[in-house]
Amino acid sequence: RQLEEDLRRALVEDGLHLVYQPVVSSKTERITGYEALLRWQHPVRGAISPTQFVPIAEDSGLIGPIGEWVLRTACRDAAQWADDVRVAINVSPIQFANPGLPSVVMNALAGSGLAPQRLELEITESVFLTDGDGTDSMFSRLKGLGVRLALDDFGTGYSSLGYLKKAPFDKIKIDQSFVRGAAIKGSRNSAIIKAIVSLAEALGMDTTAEGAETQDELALIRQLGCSHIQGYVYGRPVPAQEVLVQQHRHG
Ligand code: G
Ligand code: G
Ligand code: MN
Ligand code: NA
Repeated sequence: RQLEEDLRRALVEDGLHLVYQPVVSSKTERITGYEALLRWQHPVRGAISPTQFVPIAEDSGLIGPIGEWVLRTACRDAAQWADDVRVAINVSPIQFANPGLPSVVMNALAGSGLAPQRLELEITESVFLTDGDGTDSMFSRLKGLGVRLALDDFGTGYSSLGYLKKAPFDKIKIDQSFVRGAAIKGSRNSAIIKAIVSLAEALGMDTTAEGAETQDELALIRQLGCSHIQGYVYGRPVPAQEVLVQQHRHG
């Protein structure tokens, strides 16, 4: 209750900010985009994790305005990067169930001037647990705007292959739990990653391996054919100003 009040205040008083983690091409090792990750610096309690406050936002209805702020801020930041660099944002299933989402996305694109194909929306498979019709039409409305869609945390939830048949994803993000330790001998993870990659390739989808921390994991993931890599081995999430510095250095 108190935390919900504090969160409401953080939204209007600049208490929220975004950090950006690089996503790197496996082939070229160049940065192809950044994932926007929400942070809350609480005036008394310090940093609070999104795993703690996003559920509060979802239960209180605050996820609507917070999600809108994330979209606007991320599009505005990304509009200053090289024009082949994308931004990915996480969309809560609650936002996804709101028929107003496409117009929020459209306004964020229009307000920032960001090209739609530079915005990637990350969706988890829990969106499929609610009614089918609304979900199908939301996917086609979002695709109709020209944005990219990514299936986040793949392999952790229900992972029904029917979702891949039904929904127009451009990318599958392989969950960190498969990537971490994949390089350890005897691990089953590399077989699973390999299977996901071949499935994605057959469907014309990219793959991002998430959470690679070591050089061994990196080498294995590249060998298994993931098209993209995101993990501490390439970079931790950094503030928008730091992204601008990176963009000037490499751009
Ligand atoms: O960045 P970190 O690993 O702390 O993120 C923890 C969780 O919070 C991840 O599952 C991530 O998807 C989620 N998360 C981070 N930023 C956002 C956001 O802007 N919106 C939503 N809905 N979830 C987010
Ligand atoms: O659920 P989602 O994939 O959106 O969550 C992304 C989260 O994973 C981010 O909060 C980010 O901080 C975290 N993350 C990204 N790369 C790594 C990594 O290499 N190691 C660890 N431990 N966490 C990571
Ligand atoms: Mn994500
Ligand atoms: Na993920």
